[in-house]
Amino acid sequence: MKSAKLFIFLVALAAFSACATSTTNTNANTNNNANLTNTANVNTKPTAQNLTEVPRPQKIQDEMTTRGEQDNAAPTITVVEPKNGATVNSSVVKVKLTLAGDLKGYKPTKDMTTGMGNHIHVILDNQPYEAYYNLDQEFELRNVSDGEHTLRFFPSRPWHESYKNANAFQMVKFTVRNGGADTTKPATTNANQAMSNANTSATPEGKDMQSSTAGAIDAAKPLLTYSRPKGEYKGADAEAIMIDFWLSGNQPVLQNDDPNGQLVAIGSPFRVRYSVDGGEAKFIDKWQAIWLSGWTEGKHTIKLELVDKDGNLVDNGGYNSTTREITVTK
Ligand SMILES: [Cu+2]
Repeated sequence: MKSAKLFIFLVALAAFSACATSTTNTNANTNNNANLTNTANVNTKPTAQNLTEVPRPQKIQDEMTTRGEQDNAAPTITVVEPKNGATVNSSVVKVKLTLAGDLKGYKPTKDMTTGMGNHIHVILDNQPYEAYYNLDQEFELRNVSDGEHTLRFFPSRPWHESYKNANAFQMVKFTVRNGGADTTKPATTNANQAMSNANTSATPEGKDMQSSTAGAIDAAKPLLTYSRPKGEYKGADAEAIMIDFWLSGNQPVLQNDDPNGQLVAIGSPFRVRYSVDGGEAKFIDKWQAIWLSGWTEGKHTIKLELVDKDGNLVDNGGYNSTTREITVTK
């Protein structure tokens, strides 16, 4: 390794000396140097990642069996607070939800032994979601900056796969006025501390929400809500990583007529496109979670977009193209 570095240094020095007399060639030689360095580094990088779509992991299939009818439930959410269009004169925004519909035993709750359980995904603006486990306990967002915001909610399973039935998803817009938030710090939830403490390998959660505001979101327009993946994946949880999202909007093509919401074709004119680490774009043509295996250790980015039949982004306040970073630890 030492001799390799020395070699690169000498080559770089030689290249630099060679071009020192010619200013026009400086850029070209700088690039050459960069190439040499990159070539030397190839061996130290992880092997190229080759992701393949795999079936729902057996561990989850087993859990579904244990859960009985729950996965055929059609939970619906009503947002009691904040009301759509509300103005909140505080940086603390209280959230109150009620759950109804055909629940078949579905109840958000955290098992204190495993740290897992059914929960609601709560998304401020277009930040990574926060988990809301117990609807009987208060949930609040703190340090929310002045301005317009959105909150999105939908029920989720212990392994973070969302329910996709009609009215499972809700979105409200609200405005914070003179809230006095510290804009140098992210918004948090009152449950954040507890969630971080319970952040075992079995419940890969994310980090603090960043300071953010809503874009010009129109709930009636096609809207893609990024849900998973997020956070850190370790060991067995990193073997197959789930991509999951919500589709909403008034267009018939995006409506979900399947009571179980698992196998709804997205179809023309909209498609969901994803790419990992800026690589090849792939399409998800049914509205359902997919699992990908073959992840290499380290940080990865996942970009999820709603596009039209020509592959152009369908804009909706900037929410229809979301890139998240995850960390994979073997
Ligand atoms: Cu979740």
